[in-house]
Amino acid sequence: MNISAERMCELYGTMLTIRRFEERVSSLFARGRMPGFTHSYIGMEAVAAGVCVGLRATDKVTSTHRGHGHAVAKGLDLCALMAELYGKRTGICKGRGGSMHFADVQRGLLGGNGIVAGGLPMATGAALAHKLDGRDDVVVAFVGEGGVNQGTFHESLNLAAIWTLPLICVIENNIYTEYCHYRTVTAIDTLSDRAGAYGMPGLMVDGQDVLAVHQAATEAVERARRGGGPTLLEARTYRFRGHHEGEEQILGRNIYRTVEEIEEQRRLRDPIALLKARMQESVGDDFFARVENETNEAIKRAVESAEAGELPSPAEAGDFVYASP
Ligand SMILES: Cc1ncc(C[n+]2csc(CCOP(=O)(O)OP(=O)(O)O)c2C)c(N)n1
Repeated sequence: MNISAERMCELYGTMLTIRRFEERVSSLFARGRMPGFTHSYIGMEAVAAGVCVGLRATDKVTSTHRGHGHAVAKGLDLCALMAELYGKRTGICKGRGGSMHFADVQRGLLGGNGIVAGGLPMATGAALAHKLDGRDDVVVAFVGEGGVNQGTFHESLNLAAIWTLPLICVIENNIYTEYCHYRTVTAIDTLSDRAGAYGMPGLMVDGQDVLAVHQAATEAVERARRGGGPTLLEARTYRFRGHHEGEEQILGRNIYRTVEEIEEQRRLRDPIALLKARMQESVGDDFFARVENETNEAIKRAVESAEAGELPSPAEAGDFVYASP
């Protein structure tokens, strides 16, 4: 597959937006500006960008607890995302969801999820709906490498395979689940090998190489649109920050991975730097400077509007609640 220069610029811009968004979130969270909890996507930008850039608004995505990158890459409004993190009424879920529950059905993001692998049954149902409606829209379900050991993973992939659903399950294997290496909880190394057990194509790609991710995802999406059924895609990636923001303050450093390892990954395997190096010959420095400026401006506007937004009043606590005990 030939990836056009225009598409590479789009992938670069999307990755940079995720990176700058997450950097601001880290610093604002550390300053106590945001309630709740946040899991950073820094280091993993090539996966969300490579998979989501090129999807239609009518294609659906289900996200995870580490979902800011998916929301940005699916084209959700940055001001509304930032306001959601502040718990403001102007947030994408009116301030009710927070970091782990970004959703925008119009844009095809069915939601983040605090329940590991909780998005997969929703994605499978959405893919069944697309098929029954006779539409060629697809569904992407992101899941972490820890999520592959949940029952929902098995049930969803089995159903997707027997019903030939337009589902692409993307395992974001960032090597470490919550405070441990994934091999301490999973008996096999290559998680996409499980595809054979479900009777679907499976593929592992370098998740720091956005072009490789984009190529593999595009092929899986095209197969699903043609009625060829689901694919299991494993993207080998790495998270540059802790499992959640504030991890170091709670656990200390060098507990389940070394500081040297993280530094080496940042130095050699930064997905944004890797794409920049490949584009440098064909794209001038002014492109990178312009994207940097535009991105920083967009993030600045998002923070300013989030700060200026109102908090919901306590009297509204019961609004948008559809079930009660
Ligand atoms: C069903 C369920 N079990 C346990 C947890 C607690 N928990 C939150 S994140 C996490 C680790 C998830 O690891 P992984 O799916 O690999 O995603 P990563 O954090 O590596 O991106 C765990 C165990 C949870 N949220 N949901």
